[in-house]
Amino acid sequence: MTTAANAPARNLMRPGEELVPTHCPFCGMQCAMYMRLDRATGKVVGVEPRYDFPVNGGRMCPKGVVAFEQINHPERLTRPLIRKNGELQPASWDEALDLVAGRFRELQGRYGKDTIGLYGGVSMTNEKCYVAGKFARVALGTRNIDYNGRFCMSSAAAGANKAVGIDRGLFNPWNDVELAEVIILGGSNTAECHPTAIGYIWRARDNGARLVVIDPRRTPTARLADVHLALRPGTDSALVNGLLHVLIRDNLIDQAFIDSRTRGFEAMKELVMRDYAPDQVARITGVKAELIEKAAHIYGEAKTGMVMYARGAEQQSKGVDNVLSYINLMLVTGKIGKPGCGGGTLTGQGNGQGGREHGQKADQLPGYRKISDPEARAYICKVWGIDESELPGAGCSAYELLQAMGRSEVRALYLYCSNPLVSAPDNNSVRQFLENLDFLVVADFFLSESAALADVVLPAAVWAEDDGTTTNAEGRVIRSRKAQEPVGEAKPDWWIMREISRRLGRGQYFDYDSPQDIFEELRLASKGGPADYSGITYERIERENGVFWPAPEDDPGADNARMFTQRFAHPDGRAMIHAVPYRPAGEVPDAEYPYYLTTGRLVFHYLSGTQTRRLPFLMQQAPEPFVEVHPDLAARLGLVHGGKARLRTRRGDMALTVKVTATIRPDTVFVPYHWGDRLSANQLTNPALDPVSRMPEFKTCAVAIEPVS
Ligand SMILES: Nc1nc2c(c(=O)[nH]1)N[C@H]1C(S)=C(S)[C@@H](COP(=O)(O)OP(=O)(O)OC[C@H]3O[C@@H](n4cnc5c(=O)[nH]c(N)nc54)[C@H](O)[C@@H]3O)O[C@H]1N2
Ligand SMILES: Nc1nc2c(c(=O)[nH]1)N[C@H]1C(S)=C(S)[C@@H](COP(=O)(O)OP(=O)(O)OC[C@H]3O[C@@H](n4cnc5c(=O)[nH]c(N)nc54)[C@H](O)[C@@H]3O)O[C@H]1N2
Ligand code: SF4
Ligand SMILES: [Mo]
Repeated sequence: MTTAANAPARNLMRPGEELVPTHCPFCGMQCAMYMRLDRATGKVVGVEPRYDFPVNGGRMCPKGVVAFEQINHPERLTRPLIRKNGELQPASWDEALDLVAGRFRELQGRYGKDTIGLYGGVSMTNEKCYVAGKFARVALGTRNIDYNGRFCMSSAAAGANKAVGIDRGLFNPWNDVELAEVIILGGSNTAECHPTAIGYIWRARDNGARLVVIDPRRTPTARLADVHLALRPGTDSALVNGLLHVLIRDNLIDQAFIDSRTRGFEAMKELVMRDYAPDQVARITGVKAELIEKAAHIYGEAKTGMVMYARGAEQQSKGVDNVLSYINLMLVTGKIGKPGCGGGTLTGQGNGQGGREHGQKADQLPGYRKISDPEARAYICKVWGIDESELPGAGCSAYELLQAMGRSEVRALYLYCSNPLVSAPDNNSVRQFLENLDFLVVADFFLSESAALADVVLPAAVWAEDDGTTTNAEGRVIRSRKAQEPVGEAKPDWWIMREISRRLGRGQYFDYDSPQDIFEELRLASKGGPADYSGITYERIERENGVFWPAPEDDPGADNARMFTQRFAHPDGRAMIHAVPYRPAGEVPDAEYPYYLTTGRLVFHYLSGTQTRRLPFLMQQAPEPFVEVHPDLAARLGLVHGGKARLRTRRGDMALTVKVTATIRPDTVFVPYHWGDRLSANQLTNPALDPVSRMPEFKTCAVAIEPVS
């Protein structure tokens, strides 16, 4: 629906077409765009910029401009598939759904309710994520549901909950970045991974801001920096302790803020003053002491500043510690809760924020409630109309769910919106876990590597074939719109879950006919929780161009775009400063595996690549993975640019094309992870988990490298 507020510039309109306002399905920027709909065929035929949405103001990145090409892609799954005689063969929805419900019921009868696992993803709308959490608990009665945000946002979430008492990715709206005199980016390749956010950083620099980037690679983002701290992978907490040491030593802290708004300063001070002087930190991190001094002074002397971090710091077996360290910087300098002051995590997936608030996580109920909290349980059971004895407790985290499949504790999996055969760490083991299942159901719109192993494949609708809301990296709840009918017999995920529930005799709890029906229930279920959406309606989103949460119904005027202006979300209103002693990564280089391996992203591909590897323009730009090697290391190992290298870790090995580049530390190599099978970087990665967030250590392990003749 086009309204006055989002009416397109007239010259975008073509005869016979309609412009449907929506948002890009990929990253957490959730850039606004129009789908061009051809009225005669009812099909999306292109994309146009939308200037009315403040976050991207018409800008899009190379993935956004071709995203529409997936919608009517020839490889879309258009019918359910059932494996017969070893082959996936077309079937009717009735046949597929009867089989799924029947097998789930049978396995639960034999092995108990928790034998069914659900493994999801947050490329889905809030409505779908909400239904998924309820589907697990109410239709299937299993505690075993978790999702790919465990690999993405879980360390940032746990860190923020501990430090500031609430987990809203960015504590500020994007435009606060332009008011900052200094920006620290820790483990974020913003230019490639949140491309339209880089405009905010450019504008801040035009206003005189200085940029500090903490990354083992001189990425396109790091090239913009005034100070680039190219640390050894896995050493963020030590580096930040060094920055804190200098800030305290040189009195660049805000003692009044520390005294009135925080707890825990003295213990942290004792630790960093004792063990983290710049020369001590230089030995751990490989970053020169002068650069640590310089970065601390740039941040400490500025009046305003933002600290933002992403997966580089978080995807570690101490990701939570790293997040606490970065938040310490904001707290000791009082640079939080004021214009141009704050920061937080850069949410990855399109709905990485909303998708982690409404019950897809193993230990969570809607509204960011804890499943172990008796009051939360009682409230949600009332909303859902079930008895509390029917509501399961907490399940296990995503990687542990996969491991439980390997031990046959989970015998059937409903996998939707994720491709763990490519994206999970140590995926040679993951293949065994998936193959050990008695029954695998996958809902996807393409036949992903994981879907190819399934017993039943269910064709899902793509984002542009359904309505719903997502919550962007800032915590702004926005609307995506249905532009065309699903291709073939594809159906939205909420429809599929509803139909399975009906066959399990639980249809009365899933009586929804539209995403808006679901949203109305989500509002009620989230009411009073930390992520309170009760004051948000589809109409209000429309009117205000998105609504920031928390948005309680009884406080409609609340402006929560910038958080913590008066108080933090802990019961006493104070933030917690943590003393974070540095611990080494799960695996560090040794004589047999002498180098650091880190993995991450390219601007042209998205996640496990099932979507972007199907789009010709993106494949032309980045047809295959490679390993980035510093010229010194290449010379030492006899590797040549364009030649092949074999990488070997304790989990697996693979051959890759060598890209010799001076933009990486000489002791570290980098591989992008967007490809499957023998091209998958996750053959190599270490599944060591953070003890709190259960986040795997994608960002560092020990690797051996040799030339392949
Ligand atoms: N083009 C593109 N954009 C995306 C995505 C995509 O797949 N492709 N995915 C989206 C999603 S889901 C996510 S989670 C985000 C991820 O966004 P980012 O976190 O920005 O992306 P990554 O490339 O995973 O990692 C960022 C940087 O961390 C660095 N790094 C490695 N080890 C360390 C370390 O020990 N410490 C520090 N400080 N840095 C380290 C890497 O060199 C890398 O440049 O991107 C989102 N946007
Ligand atoms: N080595 C290494 N591994 C990593 C990372 C890393 O940095 N390094 N990063 C991790 C991170 S941050 C993330 S987020 C994960 C992501 O990894 P995955 O969870 O595997 O994410 P996707 O590749 O997006 O997989 C989503 C699948 O669901 C489908 N899909 C998309 N939308 C929908 C929908 O609405 N409904 C349904 N049913 N299907 C849909 C897509 O076609 C695709 O096949 O990878 C993690 N793995
Ligand atoms: S920056 Fe992110 S949301 Fe925007 S167009 Fe690119 S992938 Fe899509
Ligand atoms: Mo992610």
